[in-house]
Amino acid sequence: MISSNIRAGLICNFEKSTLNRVLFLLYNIGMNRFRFLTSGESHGKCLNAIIEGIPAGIRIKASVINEDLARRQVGYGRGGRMNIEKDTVEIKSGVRFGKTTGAPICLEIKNKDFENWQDVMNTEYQEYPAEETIKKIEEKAFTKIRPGHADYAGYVKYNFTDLRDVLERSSARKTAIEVAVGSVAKQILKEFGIMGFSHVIQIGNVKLDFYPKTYTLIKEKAEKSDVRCADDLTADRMRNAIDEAIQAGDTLGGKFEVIFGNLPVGLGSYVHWDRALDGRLAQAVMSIPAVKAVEIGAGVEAASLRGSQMHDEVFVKNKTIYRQTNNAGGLEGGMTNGEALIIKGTMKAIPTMRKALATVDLKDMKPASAHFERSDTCAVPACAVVAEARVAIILADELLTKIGGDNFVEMKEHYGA
Ligand code: EPS
Repeated sequence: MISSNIRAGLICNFEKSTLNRVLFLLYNIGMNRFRFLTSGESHGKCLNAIIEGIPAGIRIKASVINEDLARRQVGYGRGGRMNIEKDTVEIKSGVRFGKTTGAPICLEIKNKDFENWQDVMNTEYQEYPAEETIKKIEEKAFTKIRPGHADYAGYVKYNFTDLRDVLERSSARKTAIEVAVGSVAKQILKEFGIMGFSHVIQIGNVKLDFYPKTYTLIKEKAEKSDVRCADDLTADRMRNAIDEAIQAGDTLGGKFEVIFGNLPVGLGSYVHWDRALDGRLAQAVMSIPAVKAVEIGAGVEAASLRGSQMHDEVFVKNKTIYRQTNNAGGLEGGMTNGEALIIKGTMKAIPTMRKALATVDLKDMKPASAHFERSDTCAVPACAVVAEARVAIILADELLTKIGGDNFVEMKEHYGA
């Protein structure tokens, strides 16, 4: 028998916790906890981001963000721009003495190359520009569409006359600030023991066939490699393929893998299509410039696997569930299942090429050779780091949505519960 006092207390507690839960759910409906916007052009003054929804009291270090920015810049086959920039972030607000305050976080990366582009990227209207300035703007203007780039559709959509206006924002340069945002997400995830890495598994026709035995080894080897490849011999062959492409004035694509471990069970949901985590992750990786395919777990191989080969059988030891395979890539029913999250991305070859492709000059609508300017021959290693950042952003958002809290202490309490 429960006394009426205790019963009243239980009902009261039940109502209180239900009310909190309902309020929390209402607050979260249709709203991402980790929200951000970026701005900036490839050769403009700077790249910026404002991140919103981060609880107070989380340790964020600019030095850690800078390490991630440096990882994005490494890569055999990158263009001259990477010799100009040494990307570093300035945290401009939302962090005090190394801890978040709960206020929006503003990040900034300066473009060193802006020094050489001040006249061309001036934000002010100039009624009577100097002869010299007009010459510079004209030199950098172009109208010969690069097949495979955003040039043509961007020109039509925004009614431009100079494709420079498309190139400047569609450039993969903006991925630098996204990596900075991803680094903030990774620092939040790390507080809960969730960590990840990325590595390259294919460049051109060269595939990684030999995988080191553990994730730790793959990560260590990939971090030391200028093609982010975990096997030295494969890395040599990848570099040779890049050298051949450079000689031919051509470019190369490839494939990368992002892996995150120690995730709680149940991030994402099966109740609505837009809450399924596989869908959210696919969108996040697919929208990186030049990515053409995303796979989760067995990915496209799943087409030829029978049910008995595909599905990861479930075992138990000391009341703990475990699997011996991970074809699901850590996701079942659009939710994390406690296994490592495994996502592969395919990047096409970069469309800015010395070996000019056939195109049309929009100035006179006559056949022409595509515009070329300094670019990368292969950016798959950088793309892997960008994908790692994008995945971290989605995971941090899901974690914050699941556990809630306005400060780190509350988050920890909720996570423990
Ligand atoms: C990039 C900066 C760009 C390119 C590249 C990525 O700098 P710039 O145009 O001055 O050489 O190197 O962008 C592209 C390949 C592209 O197609 O936009 C960077 O910082 O990653």
